[in-house]
Amino acid sequence: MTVLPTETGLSVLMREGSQAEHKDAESSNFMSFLLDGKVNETGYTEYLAMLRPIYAALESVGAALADDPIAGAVIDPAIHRLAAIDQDLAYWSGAAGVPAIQSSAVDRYVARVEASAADPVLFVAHHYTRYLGDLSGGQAIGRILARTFDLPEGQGIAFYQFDAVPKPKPYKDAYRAALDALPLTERDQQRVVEEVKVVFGLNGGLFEELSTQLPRYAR
Ligand code: VER
Repeated sequence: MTVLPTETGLSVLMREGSQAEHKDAESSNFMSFLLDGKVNETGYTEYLAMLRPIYAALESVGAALADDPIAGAVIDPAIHRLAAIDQDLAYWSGAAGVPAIQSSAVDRYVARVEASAADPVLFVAHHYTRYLGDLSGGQAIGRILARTFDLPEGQGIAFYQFDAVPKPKPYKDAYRAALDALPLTERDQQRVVEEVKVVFGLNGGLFEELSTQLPRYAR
């Protein structure tokens, strides 16, 4: 099979191919309310508790695929988030303990991540959508949380703080260069872009569930 150099790099295809989905995620009720400082501690804690099994899946599949010639090009344990999520959950849930989450949106998302273990090309889409998002818009979300809840220095927002990445820009540039260097057929590139859209949809599913709880989360 010949692999032709494409006009447009995969990183650009992924970003441009998911612009509409990104807009939808950003404008979900839950996210809009969170960014406006209108979600209380319970809401943010439950959001984190939903993310936990998703990152647990991303990071266990990531460990299994670390040496895969394709997925291994983006996998980097130094940016893994599970420990940070646990640290934040301990801060936010305090004495009440981490809330038990029953969520079909989480179950669907986890199942899709786990399925990508058998198709490493698709895992690239899962990895990109969460980690590059956390290194992009996530940085602003962390600052907004710190302001909204008047958090003591550094507390509760470990999720947005990447000790191994002092400056997101060069890291993201290197990440995009790694995507662009992947030896993928055009068909596989398309499959990655399609999976990015699916992953945005799965995140949208979380926000929909969270949005139904906004009355309880009102701040
Ligand atoms: Fe986004 N994001 N985002 N984002 N994002 C940027 C890049 C980016 C932003 C802002 C920004 C999500 O939500 C938000 C994602 C993925 C995701 C900026 C750059 C805001 C303000 C919000 C929410 C309110 C969500 C939910 C996701 C996915 C789960 C990716 C993958 C990228 C990198 C794009 C690229 O290729 O450079 C300012």
